[in-house]
Amino acid sequence: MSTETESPSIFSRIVARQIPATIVRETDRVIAFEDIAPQAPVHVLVVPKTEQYRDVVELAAGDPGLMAEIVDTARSIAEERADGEFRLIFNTGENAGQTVFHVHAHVLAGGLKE
Ligand code: DGP
Repeated sequence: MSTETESPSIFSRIVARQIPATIVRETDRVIAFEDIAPQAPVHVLVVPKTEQYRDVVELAAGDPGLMAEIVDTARSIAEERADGEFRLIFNTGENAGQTVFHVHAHVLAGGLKE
């Protein structure tokens, strides 16, 4: 998959309503929307509205409160859309599958048991 390093990022363009997305949560600092290529019955991306942090390492060091808001948003979505249990994935680095360098959490829930 190609990598996306341009600015504004594709997620900033979703925040600005320049490209469409199915938005499921929005606060002053965080937006959550359906992943374009879902890997589970619930697959939502939770994203800080600003693109200053490229990955979760930078986010956790730079703004732990924003990190906590992302985790709590994931909890809330999983409670509303599934049984409250969820996977929270931050791909970190190109070799780990990160393609968009605007930090985002993948929330996967619902029917994960094989
Ligand atoms: P990652 O590989 O962790 O960087 O995840 C990037 C995710 O972003 C990937 O699961 C697909 C999703 N994605 C990429 N472009 C768009 C888009 O334009 N809209 C939406 N909703 N999701 C996108």
